[in-house]
Amino acid sequence: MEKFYLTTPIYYANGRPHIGHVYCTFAADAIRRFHALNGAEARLTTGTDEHGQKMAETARKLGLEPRQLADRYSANFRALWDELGIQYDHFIRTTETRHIPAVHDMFRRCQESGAIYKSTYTGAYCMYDEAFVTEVEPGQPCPECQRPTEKVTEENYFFKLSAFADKLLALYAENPDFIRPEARRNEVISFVKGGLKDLSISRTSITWGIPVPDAPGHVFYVWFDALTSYMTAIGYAQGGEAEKEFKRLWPANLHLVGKEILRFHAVYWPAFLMAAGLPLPKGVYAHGLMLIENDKISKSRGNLILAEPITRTVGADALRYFLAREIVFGQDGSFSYDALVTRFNSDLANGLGNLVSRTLTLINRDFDGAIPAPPPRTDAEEAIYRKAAETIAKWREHFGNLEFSLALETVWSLIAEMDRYIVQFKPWKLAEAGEREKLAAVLYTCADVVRLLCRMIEPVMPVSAARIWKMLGETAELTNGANLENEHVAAGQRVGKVEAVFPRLDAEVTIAKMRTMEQEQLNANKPAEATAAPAAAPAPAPAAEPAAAPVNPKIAIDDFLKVEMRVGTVVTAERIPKADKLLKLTVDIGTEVRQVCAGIAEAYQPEELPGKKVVIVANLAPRKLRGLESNGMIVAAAVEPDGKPVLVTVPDSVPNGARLR
Ligand code: ME8
Repeated sequence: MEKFYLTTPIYYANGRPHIGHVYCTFAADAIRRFHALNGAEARLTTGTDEHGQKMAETARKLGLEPRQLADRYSANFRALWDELGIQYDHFIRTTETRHIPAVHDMFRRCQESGAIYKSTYTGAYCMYDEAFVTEVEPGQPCPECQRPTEKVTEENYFFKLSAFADKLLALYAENPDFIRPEARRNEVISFVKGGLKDLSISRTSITWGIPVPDAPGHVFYVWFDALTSYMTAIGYAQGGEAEKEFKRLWPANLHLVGKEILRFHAVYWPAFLMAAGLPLPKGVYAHGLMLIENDKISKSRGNLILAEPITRTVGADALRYFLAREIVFGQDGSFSYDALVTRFNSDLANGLGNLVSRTLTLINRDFDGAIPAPPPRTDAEEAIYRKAAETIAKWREHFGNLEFSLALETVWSLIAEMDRYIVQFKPWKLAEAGEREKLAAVLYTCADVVRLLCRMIEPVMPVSAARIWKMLGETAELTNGANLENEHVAAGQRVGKVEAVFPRLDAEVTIAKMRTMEQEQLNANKPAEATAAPAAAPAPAPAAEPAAAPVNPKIAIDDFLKVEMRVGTVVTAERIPKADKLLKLTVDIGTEVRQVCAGIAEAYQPEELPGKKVVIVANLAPRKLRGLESNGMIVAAAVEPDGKPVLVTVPDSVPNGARLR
């Protein structure tokens, strides 16, 4: 049996997963399912990246130990993968003890081949990317993420990356598929041709990491640790049976990553493996990034979409279908609730759902629930079977190339063909007209195609595929589709009760429900430091990460003084269409009039607000709520039991702009 081992990135466990993490993990799951369906032994590793300065820093801000932070968010990721139907075989956490011998073994192998030396680094460091930045001076913005760098001087172990440039270029030349898509491959080649600098792989400035053997004070650079986890997960350096499994599954067939971390996977990682004398992965695929209504996902600006409100409102499959169909894999793509619901209604409710329910309802009505035996095919049926064979071939090709949207487009063109066929023969009229033979031909053909569709949509929509499969009365294993070109539905098979698999959605109601749930989730997870203005509910947790349980660390006066609260007077207030909780306000804060969206609509009428003195957090980064810029946050008390907002106010004698301290 052919094996196919693939991985997702292991995600930083310093915040809850958002739609971007879902995107990559879902894609990996679909690939795994596709290979399994085609008869391969497919194995998927995912996990969480739990060491490094970023983890330590977030934990410190929340008053937690890094391990507590990691436990909390790693569990969040795992729970979400279960909810989304992700069939992962291995979940690796880099803080597991089994990971230590793996990282040590990698290091020793690199050391033995002469690829490691000790030296001092002085220069810029980007805490966000956990990387030394040699291109800029300390303090200047990091070229990757534009955040300010810091100055560091450290004695480190270095990896002789510079010695691997030619070998890497030869690797890319000999294996054109090593880096995909092609545009990204060209970028990596230019980067390597531009010259590689040696890479520091240990840190003495932090302690939250795996200790370097025989080097007190040194811990491994988080990327050396993280990349190795792809091997740890399947048994590397574990000895015994685990090690045998590693030898069987390694090298990985595919590392699926977002484009922003391609360099780590396509340059550093193969170089580490070359130095260690271990087999190289067969390929790395860099997918594009998800935007939200064309804006970057940003936890700190509160511009993020959580998956749970979507899966709990429209189902995980609907989200999975949308991600695969709407976004061209490899390119950036945009998420919006509107587009999600539109796709659902047109492709799932009207398209696939309609075909399934028409077919099965008529088999129930006209053949007493048993799939009729097919009479000899006429030209019309021959045309359908030709189209089906073409669809299978294209689906295989596109899916194999990770062109999910094209694969689904092909499948849906078969559904459209079935609609035309049904409209042509109008099976609902054939029974009355006594044309039993044509009726049997049409319904058998429809049932046969529905069966085929179940197999082809399973990698993307496993739950719906299984439901339709069952309704069709199939008992065989759905995921065993290696021979789908030659299979047919069995005449006489009894179909089950017909249920709507994709009931049509009311766009307004569905979107409002998802937005409300999302807001509730974000609010419920706000850490203590974000409670300044619970009334401004639509504002997701600001700078700090949302935490699963409230924590209440003491803060220094300096921390408090960072928050600039000022007195203002409401100038105008109005409702925002389709937003039950939000009001759009303009507030005079002495030096300017600000537009602020506040989550107080359930407690205040717009008419009662103009002229009221309020308190506003004036130095909060602006963000968009319902497409409107909100520049600041109105301070309110959340009055229990239902958290109803009550505006904090000050006497009229206090001038606008006065600062609260
Ligand atoms: O980089 N759109 O972890 P991470 C699409 N720990 N995908 C996105 C996305 C977006 N807006 N945001 C995140 C790390 N992702 C390291 C990886 S691997 C040895 C170590 C997805 O939590 C995308 O796949 O920042 C991206 O590469 C990954 O999450 C980064 O997750």
